Amino acid sequence: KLKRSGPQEPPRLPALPLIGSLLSLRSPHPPHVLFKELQGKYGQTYSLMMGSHCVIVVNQHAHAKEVLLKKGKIFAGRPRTVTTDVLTRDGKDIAFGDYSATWRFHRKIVHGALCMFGEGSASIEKIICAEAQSLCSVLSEAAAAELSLDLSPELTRAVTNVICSLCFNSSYRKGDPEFEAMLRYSQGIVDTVAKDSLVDIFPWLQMFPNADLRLLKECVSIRDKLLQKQYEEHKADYSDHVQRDLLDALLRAKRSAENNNTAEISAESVGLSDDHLLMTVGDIFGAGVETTSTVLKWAVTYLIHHPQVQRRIQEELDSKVGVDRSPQLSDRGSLPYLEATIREVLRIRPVAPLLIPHVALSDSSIGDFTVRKGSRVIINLWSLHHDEKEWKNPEHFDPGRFLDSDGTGLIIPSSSYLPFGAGVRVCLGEALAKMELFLFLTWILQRFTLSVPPGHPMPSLEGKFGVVLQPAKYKVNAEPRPVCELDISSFYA
Ligand code: HEM
Ligand code: PLO
Repeated sequence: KLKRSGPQEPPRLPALPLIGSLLSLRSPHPPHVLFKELQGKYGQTYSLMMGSHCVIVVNQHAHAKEVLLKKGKIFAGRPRTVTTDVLTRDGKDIAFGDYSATWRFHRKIVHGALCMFGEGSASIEKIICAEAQSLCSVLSEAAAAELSLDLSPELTRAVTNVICSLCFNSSYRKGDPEFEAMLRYSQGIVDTVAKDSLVDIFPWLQMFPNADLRLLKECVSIRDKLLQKQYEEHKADYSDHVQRDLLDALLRAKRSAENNNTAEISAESVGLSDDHLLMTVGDIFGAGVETTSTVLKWAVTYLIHHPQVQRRIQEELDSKVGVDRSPQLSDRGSLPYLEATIREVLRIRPVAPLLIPHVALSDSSIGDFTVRKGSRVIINLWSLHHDEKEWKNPEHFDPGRFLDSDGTGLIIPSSSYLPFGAGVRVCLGEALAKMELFLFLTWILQRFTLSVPPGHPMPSLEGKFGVVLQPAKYKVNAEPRPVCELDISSFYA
């Protein structure tokens, strides 16, 4: 019998000096799919070299939970890369910033500010419902004119306005040129940032002209101007007595640290510099826009592919909410099939299929494998959510997986499910995102049936990989549902 020879390194992909394992990573598939396939050859947890960095790839839930939960603090670091440094002024934000007292402090302020609007409170629900209403009237107008439309900008504007209210107490009207500019720069950032493009693998390539890096820098500078403008306006109107939004909450923390200006706790030393404040709101704004709108687009895409799922949600809505009033958050408990559908969308097309890379802050281990301090750890959520041992026919879209045998109670059938991550770095926006998904989808489906225009092909289910996994563009027909009084009144009003 083989004797265990004590701790061992994870299996490693072949690597060359300088370029590391790059040659083994050439593939027509996006990285999450390739990393899932490589399990066949190297096992569920293996390592590879990106340039001179050791990267460990985890494809199974037991190891993922060890990294995120059991050893969460050890693996709470973030790598610095050329592109994220450009976006976040060298990691002065939450998502891409390394583990530190400053990082912890900012998470706490944001958490507090989001709770202020949080679940129980009526105001966030009102904000989301107002946007849902305006989204539905755009759909009504298109339907009346017999036009099909790309839902993407409309969904994005609705979601953007919610996060704009929370961050800046402001919103965008349809056709606002600043909103159009925001859409463009944000797409440019999504297309270029944190992509393991050559610049991130070889830091020294940043000296060479690089089209991606140039685009990223242009987009970031447009974003920074918009953030700066909000910041100046908020500083000018600031009052200790009213807290209108997240930016006010951050300013208040900064003022109070400045008033306490003893040598140890200056605003600068706890990380409340102007740069830190701007990067933190920039993160929440960016995450608030790109994640939720992406999930809504995937949900619409899958509903179009599965009209019977759409019909069953509408039947549930008709019987539990009816047509005389609009859905509200308190309906959440009585619409299990819709909730199961949202869970299934988050499983089959996770927004962040590789999460954000983690870094080991000290020597440690994952399962029986040793991990050296400084190693990067990629949790392949795609593998967890498509694990054949955990999910029957994982590429099949089936909300029923998340319901018990009666079809009425919600369950999580496998522990191989972490759409928002877990532990120290768990998503900060989970509660907000779930409220938005619920309200936007119920408002739309109560009033409309979605399909592709006659003669058009079904939309692609293949995502475009980037810092978020996005569906392709396509046109949708939103047909008003026959007996829906609400729609008619809002349209002829
Ligand atoms: C981090 C998922 C919406 C703010 C993350 C992570 C995931 C995730 C997987 C990475 C966890 C890790 O690296 O271990 C999602 C999904 C969303 C969503 C599926 C929508 C359905 C939001 C929203 C906000 C937000 C609306 C803002 C209010 C953040 C922040 C982080 C994060 C700030 C970084 C946390 C840190 O590194 O400490 N999210 N998210 N997310 N999310 Fe979300
Ligand atoms: C999206 C484009 C924005 O212009 C900037 C931005 C900020 C925060 C990022 C977000 C982008 C993409 C999704 C991220 C989020 C932080 C947490 C979230 C990475 C790049 C996820 C899903 O992890």
